[in-house]
Amino acid sequence: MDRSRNGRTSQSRYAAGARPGRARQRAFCVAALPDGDDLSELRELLLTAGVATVGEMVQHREHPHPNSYVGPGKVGELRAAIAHADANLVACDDELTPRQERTLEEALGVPVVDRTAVILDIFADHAHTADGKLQVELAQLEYNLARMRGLWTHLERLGGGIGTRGPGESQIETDRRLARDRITALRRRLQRVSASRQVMRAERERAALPRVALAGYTNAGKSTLLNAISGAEVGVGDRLFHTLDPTTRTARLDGRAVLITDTVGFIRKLPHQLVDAFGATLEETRRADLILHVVDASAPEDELVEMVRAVEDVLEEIGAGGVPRLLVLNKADAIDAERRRELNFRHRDAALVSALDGEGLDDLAERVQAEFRRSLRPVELLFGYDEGAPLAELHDLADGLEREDTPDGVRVRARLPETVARRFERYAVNGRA
Ligand SMILES: Nc1nc2c(ncn2[C@@H]2O[C@H](COP(=O)(O)OP(=O)(O)OP(=O)(O)O)[C@@H](O)[C@H]2O)c(=O)[nH]1
Ligand SMILES: [Mg+2]
Repeated sequence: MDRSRNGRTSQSRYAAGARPGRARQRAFCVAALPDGDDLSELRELLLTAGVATVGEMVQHREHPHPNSYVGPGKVGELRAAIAHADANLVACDDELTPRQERTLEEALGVPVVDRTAVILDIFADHAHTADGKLQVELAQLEYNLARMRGLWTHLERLGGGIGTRGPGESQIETDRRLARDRITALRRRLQRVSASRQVMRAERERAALPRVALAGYTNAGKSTLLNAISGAEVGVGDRLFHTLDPTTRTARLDGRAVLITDTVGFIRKLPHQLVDAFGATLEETRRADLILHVVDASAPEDELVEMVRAVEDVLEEIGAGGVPRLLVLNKADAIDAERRRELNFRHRDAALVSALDGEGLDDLAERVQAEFRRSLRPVELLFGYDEGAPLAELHDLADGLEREDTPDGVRVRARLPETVARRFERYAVNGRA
């Protein structure tokens, strides 16, 4: 039943998750794709959501059909295949328009869900903190609001004729108004969350440490890497979207301190409602001095390239496209010598590591520090005798530091990475550090 071709879909998870035959929800996967027939990611998403896959069908077409997602001619075939597989749910690999969803449900006689609904469901299940829950609820409401509109036009047609009020229409209008009120309230609360995050961030910025963000496809090993680098204990799981809340830790890399943040994973066709709702969370990535883009190197090359591209797209979308980036090929322990050579050849600038057994982590630490040293510039600063804390930090961050005690305070000449230098600007002797 499980046709997955790579290690990312593990048997153990299959055993722990839904099993065809026993599962309450048995999904039939459908995709309209220009080429290829890889539904393994949708299967994996469904599995994470506790749904077994009992069959699948791919139709090759340039664009999904506007009314029925797959072509109208394919719908009958699909109906028969669903009956044959004894599926009680259809899952489509794209976000459907309300109209596509309705058309398919009417024609197929079983509930139809789309990729976005599955991902939102997983997020809802994995959200544990108050912020995370708010963010997911907002994303779900926005998604549902669009569906209610679909329902409303549907009922309107049933009611028929000018001046005839559709059955239940006023109820739906009320529901929509309630949904909109709730969305406004959630947005306001999230703004407050974002404000309090800013306070925490301001505190960290006073610490002046270079900021590194871990970004990458879901299940790439970001949390494992953070734990390996910083000795933190962030939850790790072989399931999609394990981490939803950002965690920041101080780590010493190659002898120098940095702040390192782990955050939510990305995926192809990440629902825009989530990108929107997780804005405050993703801000940590946007404001980083360096992004470590972590990718699962045990995936086949074509899949790896696609995952890298998907992450780059999201980074662009959230306004982090301009942040310097270092590609980290993780799970080196899970690949053979030949694949290793291929990776070195194809991704020359990347760091090959294993967060699990520690391979390559020292080298990665050096690379990160080298990245910051690239922008070293000389500064001249003056610290009052009561400003011992920032001075101590400076010792930890600067290259070639020389100090001199003067009647006005401690005068320091040093070289600092550009991002750090900016945070010491207020101590500059000549206006600008
Ligand atoms: N073999 C191997 N497995 C790893 C390595 N790093 C992480 N993993 C496994 O990959 C799975 C996902 O790891 P996580 O650290 O939770 O991945 P993540 O990128 O934080 O995932 P999300 O939070 O879902 O975005 C877990 O089962 C880890 O044990 C590695 O270097 N080698
Ligand atoms: Mg994680």
